[in-house]
Amino acid sequence: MERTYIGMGSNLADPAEQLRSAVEALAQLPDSRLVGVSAFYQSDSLLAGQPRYTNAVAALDTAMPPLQLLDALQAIELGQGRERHERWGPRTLDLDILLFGDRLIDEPRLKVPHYHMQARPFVLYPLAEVAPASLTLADGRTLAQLLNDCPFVGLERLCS
Ligand code: PH2
Ligand code: MG
Ligand code: MG
Repeated sequence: MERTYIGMGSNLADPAEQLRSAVEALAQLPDSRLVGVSAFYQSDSLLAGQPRYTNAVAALDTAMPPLQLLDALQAIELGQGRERHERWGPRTLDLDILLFGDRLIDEPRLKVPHYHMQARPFVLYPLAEVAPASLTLADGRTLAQLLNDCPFVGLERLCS
């Protein structure tokens, strides 16, 4: 088993409900164990004019190889009505593999660590609820350092 962290986001069709359904689906994945789920956080979309996002991060141990996990996550996205029209369009559900053990993955379909995760408060703050502060990225920076460089701005932590 390898520890993975999955970023979850939704800004359509009752986002909190979308995330709750996604958590249930993650808990059912084969050869995997859901280890933890952060609180839900709301923030403005990085793209102006879109509805606000609700985000969370799940910790998942899995024996699936990365591309098989990606297939499984995309099947969950589709099952919850994800339609892909434009890059970064609003979505009912977005499941991103943030980290996969300490692997660096550079495949056409999958780049890990997930791009820009190092500077996004809506990724780092929920991640910090399910990962140790000593978690270290490939470039040597710890989660604690990343948080230190990423102010808690524009985030609203929802009570769950
Ligand atoms: N995801 C995007 C674009 N903008 N903004 C927030 N607040 N949260 C997201 O998850 C997000 C976004 C594309 O994946
Ligand atoms: Mg995303
Ligand atoms: Mg995505």
